[in-house]
Amino acid sequence: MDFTLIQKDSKSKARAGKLTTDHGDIETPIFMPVGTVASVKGVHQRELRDEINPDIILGNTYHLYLRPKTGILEEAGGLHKFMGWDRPILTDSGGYQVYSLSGNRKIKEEGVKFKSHIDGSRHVFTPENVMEIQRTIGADIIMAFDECTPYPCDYQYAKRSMHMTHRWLDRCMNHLETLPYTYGYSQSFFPIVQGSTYKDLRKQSAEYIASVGAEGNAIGGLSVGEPAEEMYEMAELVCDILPEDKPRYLMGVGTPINILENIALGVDMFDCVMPTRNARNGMLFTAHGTINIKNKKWENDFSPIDEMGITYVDTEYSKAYLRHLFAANEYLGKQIATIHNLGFYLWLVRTARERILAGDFLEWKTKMVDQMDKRL
Ligand code: PRF
Repeated sequence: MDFTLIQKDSKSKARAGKLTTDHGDIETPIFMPVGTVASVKGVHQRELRDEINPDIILGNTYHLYLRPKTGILEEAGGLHKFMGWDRPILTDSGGYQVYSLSGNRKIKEEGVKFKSHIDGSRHVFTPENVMEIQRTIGADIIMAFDECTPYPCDYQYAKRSMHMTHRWLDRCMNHLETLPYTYGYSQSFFPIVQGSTYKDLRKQSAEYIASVGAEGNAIGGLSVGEPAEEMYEMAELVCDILPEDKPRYLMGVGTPINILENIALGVDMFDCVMPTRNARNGMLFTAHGTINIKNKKWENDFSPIDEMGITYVDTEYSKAYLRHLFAANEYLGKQIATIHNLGFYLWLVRTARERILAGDFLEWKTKMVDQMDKRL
């Protein structure tokens, strides 16, 4: 993998870059739609590729390991072939899902014992077996096994956890060295900064992560309930320490406003379930604020879903029609809303990139943040 920094914004810390992988290029800043179980919920791969057109999507080790299970992915020749997606994929390590989804988890130095959220069966994740699983899944970018601390988190716990995440990182890297690529293309490994909301811990963690010289670096443990200002403060502090010539990935973030603010602080990559999950609940993101399409006020509003027309659904269907689909609990409503939201998120990061290249990102960002902070 190769990362080229194409342009640095002069009035903010935003950057435009390009990542090269064996499955194609990724223009940054980028938003990665979440395809947890080898499916971006509600969107066909063809529609995803041709209409939403993201350079990369995300999958989850935790889910794929439990179902369809690693052996099936190996038989299929990896996740790309299994799901019919030939562009880049990133897999999260399970270092978050295991804490948020599984029951009875026990975190020890050796690893995490947990119960499947599907059938209650018992499993163990260690830094070593998570690297093996990610080799078999075969994503282009694979993540270190970490502990994402909850918020709030007391200082002593956050400190102990951060040090354990650093030791787990060493174990991940030592083990990866012994594991050749499974499918003939390369996989890049990203370590993850932790440290909760404590500046000294974040600084220490960012310095440690920077010191291992990985091809890209991630920031974890944010967007877990802390105020947005605290997230921005931590992201900025960490970005200032992480190497400039490597991509920076802020995990699980966030709202359109969060994304623009973090791009301004030097973050290059994002993922979040928000555009897809909220779409299924009838919440639409637009450049002028959010819409709850289930609201009665849209009952006889025959105007397009979104005048901007980023994706075809925006202009082919009316708000009244989409509201009706939600009222009738039709699958199609969730599908249309998902295409709209992902289309909007990808438009947002693509436009951010264009504005960085054009030199007026900060003015545009300020206007957009103000504009999007509304309920329509
Ligand atoms: N660690 C990992 N995945 C994550 C997170 C983390 O801290 C977050 C936190 N927002 C989302 N996804 N491994």
